[in-house]
Amino acid sequence: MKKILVTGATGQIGSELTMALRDRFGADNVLAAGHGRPPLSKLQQSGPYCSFDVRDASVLRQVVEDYQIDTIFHLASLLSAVGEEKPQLAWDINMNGLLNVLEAARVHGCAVFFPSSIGAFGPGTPAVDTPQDTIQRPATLYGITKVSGELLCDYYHRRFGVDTRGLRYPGLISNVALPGGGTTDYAVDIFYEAVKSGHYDCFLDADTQLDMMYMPDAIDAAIWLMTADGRKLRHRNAFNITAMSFTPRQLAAEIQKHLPGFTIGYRIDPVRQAIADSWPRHMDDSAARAEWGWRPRFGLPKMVEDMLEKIAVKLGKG
Ligand code: AKB
Repeated sequence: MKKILVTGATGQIGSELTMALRDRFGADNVLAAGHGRPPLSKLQQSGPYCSFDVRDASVLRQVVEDYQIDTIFHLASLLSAVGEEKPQLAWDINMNGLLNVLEAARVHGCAVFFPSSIGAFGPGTPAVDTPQDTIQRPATLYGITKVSGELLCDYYHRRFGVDTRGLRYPGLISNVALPGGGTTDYAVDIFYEAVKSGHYDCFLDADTQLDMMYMPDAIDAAIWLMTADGRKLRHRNAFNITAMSFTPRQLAAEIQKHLPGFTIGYRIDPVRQAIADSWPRHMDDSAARAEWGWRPRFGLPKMVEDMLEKIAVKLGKG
């Protein structure tokens, strides 16, 4: 990894991954590409930044050529809930964007990181200890693009030798950039409301259990996988990874240990509830542990402590 392009660099993962890559590989060697959402000033000022739509294949190819890119972290994508509102747009961005990235990678010899998701599973998948290799029949358009993306990445590896690697991320909890339009967003929103007003109305039911991960682990995992010895990877697209698994009720109880006055209510959104109900409760990530040594640093108590501290500072309540 000498010259890196991050698409979707202004999003929830991209804002932090870009900075971590700049720290590790040199600020000038990491080109951040956004579109739509304005970049945080730190991201824009700390290294090269450009704006383009990943659906524009010729601009993408030109950028890869001009910057002599050898690795692409392709994060630009619509999330699950917004994907149900705009299914045609989600297909267009998620699939045509990925195809353009894979084509640019094939022509210019780049490696590609692809973020898949627990959304790649569906109601027919075993929900507990979800195996690495199992039934993938998702019920959402987002999930369909994630399964298709996994298959397309594997195809480009097998057929054209492109070094494609991916992770099936669980819900991601972060304090730099907000997520936008996901089903697991409650696990971020709750912290802002806990600090701001002491109360949160959750759009998922109290006992909806889902896999989750704190952003520092998600960032480490992406870099870890992309720097792993490719000869040891039996799977490529994409590895199950998880760090914790909890319900809104359990998350609220952990927050109450720090903020005893915090209260939670439930105003269920049927669309997001149906999506969550179709996803695994807890994935088996033993393939990632065995093939490239994956292990998370943050469990629920440590994540909650760190999130509350960071959000309080961010909101001027620290
Ligand atoms: C979403 O909720 O859509 C994402 C995901 C789990 O892929 N956070």
